[in-house]
Amino acid sequence: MLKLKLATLLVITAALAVGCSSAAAAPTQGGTVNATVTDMKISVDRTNIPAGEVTFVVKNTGAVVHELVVLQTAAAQDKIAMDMDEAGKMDETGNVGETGDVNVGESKTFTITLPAGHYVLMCNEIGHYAAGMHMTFTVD
Ligand SMILES: [Cu+2]
Repeated sequence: MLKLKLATLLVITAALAVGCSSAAAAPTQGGTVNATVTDMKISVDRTNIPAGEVTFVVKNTGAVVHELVVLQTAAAQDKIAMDMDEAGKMDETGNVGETGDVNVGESKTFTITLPAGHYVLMCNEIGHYAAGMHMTFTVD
């Protein structure tokens, strides 16, 4: 009798676990962020997004090479530390994804899974952060 009850309990537990996992697999939030990098500014069509899979579509409309770096950081967007090894660049601690170089007139896309938190978007081509290419981004 005890064994039967235990078996029943296990079945119920398994059913609950299945229920939970299917709920967790339900619509991943996230979405798409369309960004433009230009001389010397980053523009985005949204500054916050639900947690989940986020696709960044980044177009360079400027006259020089740019990039988009996503940092997960507690630091304010204008308080990112300098990279002590490379003059004119910023420390990329917390880098969770980036385009790499985007040539003039071209676009690059990348998708990353972002938990809720505070992020900074920046361009880390030499001197571009200092020139103003940084902004706050929030994942809810
Ligand atoms: Cu740039």
